[in-house]
Amino acid sequence: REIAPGAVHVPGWLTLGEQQDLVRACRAWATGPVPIRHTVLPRGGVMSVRTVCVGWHWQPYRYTREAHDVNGRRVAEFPAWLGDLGRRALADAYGHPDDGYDPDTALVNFYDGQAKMGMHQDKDERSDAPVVSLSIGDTCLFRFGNTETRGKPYTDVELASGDLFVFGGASRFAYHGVPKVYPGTGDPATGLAAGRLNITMRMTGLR
Ligand code: MD5
Ligand code: FE
Repeated sequence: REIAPGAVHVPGWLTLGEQQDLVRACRAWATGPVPIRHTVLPRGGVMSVRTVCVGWHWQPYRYTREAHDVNGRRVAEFPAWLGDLGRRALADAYGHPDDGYDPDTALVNFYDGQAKMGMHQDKDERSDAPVVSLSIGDTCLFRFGNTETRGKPYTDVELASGDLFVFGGASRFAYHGVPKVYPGTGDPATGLAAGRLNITMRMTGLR
């Protein structure tokens, strides 16, 4: 389950009930003050994934409270229950509690059958605290790389519904991406009829 130092995969961590609760919460955020949308990159590219942010709004390549690139509104508050879930995730993945882990933002990514995410590093946070990733719905191919280059060496892992992945320590700033999703592999009982949902919790280091 330890893919690399600090990178821990825990298959099937979320119960079906927790997945259903998260799908409901994500649906509310997706239709909240700042609706889910395809992020437009500074050079004009459009991400195939759709994203809604909670706590802080990520727009390449910074965090703000208001979504200047969507409608200027302030994003939804980061709920305390989500921070509790993040601390429990970290404790289960690493085998010890970390009461100082206090995520203040979540990025919710929705992948349809064609969506992908290219190899990138997450380095817009001013904190090296771990990222907690939760997957719901269709299985995807997740590519976990290295800290030096977008290319090899990398490790391919399938992320399925309910899986937890924690990226901390030496893995926090590794390149990673999602080359494909496998349509039709999710269980509609989660509440997600199609596609893949990924929720990442982070500490921005901002206030
Ligand atoms: C996803 N999301 O499945 C992925 C999984 C993103 C993103 O990449 O930035 O929204 S989260 C994977 C991740 C996050 C932070 C660090 C590392 C991986 N890592 O060091 O490998 O939608
Ligand atoms: Fe990322």
